[in-house]
Amino acid sequence: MRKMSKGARQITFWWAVTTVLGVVLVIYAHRLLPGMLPVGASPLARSQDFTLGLFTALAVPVAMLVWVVTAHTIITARTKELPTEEGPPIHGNSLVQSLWLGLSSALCIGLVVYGLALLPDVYTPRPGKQLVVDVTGQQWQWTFSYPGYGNVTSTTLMLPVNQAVTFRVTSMDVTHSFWVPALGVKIDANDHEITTAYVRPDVLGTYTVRCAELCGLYHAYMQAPAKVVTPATFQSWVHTQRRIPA
Ligand SMILES: [Cu+2]
Repeated sequence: MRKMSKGARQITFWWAVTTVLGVVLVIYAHRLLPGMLPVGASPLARSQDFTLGLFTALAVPVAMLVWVVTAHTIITARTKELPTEEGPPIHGNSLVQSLWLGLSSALCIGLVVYGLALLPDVYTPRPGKQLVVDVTGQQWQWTFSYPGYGNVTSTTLMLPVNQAVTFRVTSMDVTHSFWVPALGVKIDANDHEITTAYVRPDVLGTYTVRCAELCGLYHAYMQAPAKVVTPATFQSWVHTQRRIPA
């Protein structure tokens, strides 16, 4: 192999340094920037966070190569005056070209296959007896009703921890999108149609239901609390709600 030029050595050095720094930043982003990603309160949400981190980490070396080459060119190939003649012609480097093409194709195809393999997870019910929650979006609020409990209806999404949940989602007007970032659940809410989503929350806490489809003036305020509680708390909540006539 030919000896690397000074420029190529400098680029390789800075590429390696910035890539390591970038990957470390991706791995520790959760701790450095708390709140950047939602809490992973279900296995589904944590798997999505991992996928997001993996894709970002694998994009780092590609982005750094482009930026380091750009920066290196700007710094080293500057002239004070306007050049009076054209620079020497550039010929292709077949090693660099085949590596670039081969590695980036392998990266893209690999990630597509990985993504497709994980996709059915989103559309598959979690094992076990399902708690069905009917979710209705309307301009501009969410309502949740529980057909297994005499259609108790609430504007707070209550879920018992470690319980398999089936959401049946619909809309009374325009298209909304039922999104619970902490649970990794996001599905369109369409008029005259029922879409389904599945989750098994496994971390107690209070999270937020949002609308993820621009649906009008108060879209940004179309939020509802989502509480993951103990089964006992859920049972007593359901019984209190049943005593209140709708
Ligand atoms: Cu909406």
